[in-house]
Amino acid sequence: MSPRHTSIMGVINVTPDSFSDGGRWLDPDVAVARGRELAAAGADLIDVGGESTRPGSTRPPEAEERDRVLPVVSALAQQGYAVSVDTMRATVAQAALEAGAVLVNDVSGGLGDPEMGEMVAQTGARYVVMHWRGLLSDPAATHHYDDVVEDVCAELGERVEALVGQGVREEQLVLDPGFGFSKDASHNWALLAGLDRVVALGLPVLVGTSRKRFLGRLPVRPGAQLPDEPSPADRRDAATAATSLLAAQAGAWAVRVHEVAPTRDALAVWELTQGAARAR
Ligand code: PMM
Repeated sequence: MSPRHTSIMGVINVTPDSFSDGGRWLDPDVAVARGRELAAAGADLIDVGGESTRPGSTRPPEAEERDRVLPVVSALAQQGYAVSVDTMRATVAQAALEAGAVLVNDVSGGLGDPEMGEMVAQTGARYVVMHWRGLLSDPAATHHYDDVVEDVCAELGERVEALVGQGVREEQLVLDPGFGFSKDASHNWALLAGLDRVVALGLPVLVGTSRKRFLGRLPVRPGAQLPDEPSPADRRDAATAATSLLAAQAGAWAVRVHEVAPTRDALAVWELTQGAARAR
């Protein structure tokens, strides 16, 4: 891990249908090369996923998910990279841990598979608990929050309690407020503004805003109307770097991004400025 306070997690979706990079890394050799590229650009951790959570996507059978992620996880781990596996299935997570992954990233926070908590407890693996109401409800449902930051904190707290009840140690856990998952743009902006309250829960916090839809609709000048059409996903990396910097300033443990360089540079600018401020 780098001495920087906030780590960078680089994303590889080994899927045909992820919203931002679907289909690009389906070939394991291409995916492994991409992992090396992300690490060379400054990623501390490479997150390998085999299932898209894009609304309307159908879940791959378990065997297919394994076949997508395991060769990539195992090759990158053997080459000495720190790898996480993005999965909601305990069996896939366990196989990835056996293949050398160091962290399980579960967007369902353990709700997607009743076996997950016990597996995490038994293996002692690091485990990302993400907030998402959608998996068990209608994916098109609009979600109501009285106060999105407070509600997300409370619901994450309930997940932590349930996992600890299954034998998981708190030191294993990382929290993620789940940007874009059961949340619209206004919820996402409010969460970004209130990230310090998620950090105040006392566990490490992972923030994944990368290329998400709310970053595709930004005003061209202050106060201007938001464009009707969102920009393409691969034009959202500057906004991703900005949100990642805000996340780092709020005390995030790590940020999850598709393109490492812009975020790395944004964090470096902050770090060097802080260094200069200390030296004054
Ligand atoms: N977002 C996506 C997938 N996995 N994992 C965590 N922990 N946090 C996120 O915000 C998150 C995630 C969706 O984006 P992608 O399909 O482009 O990876």
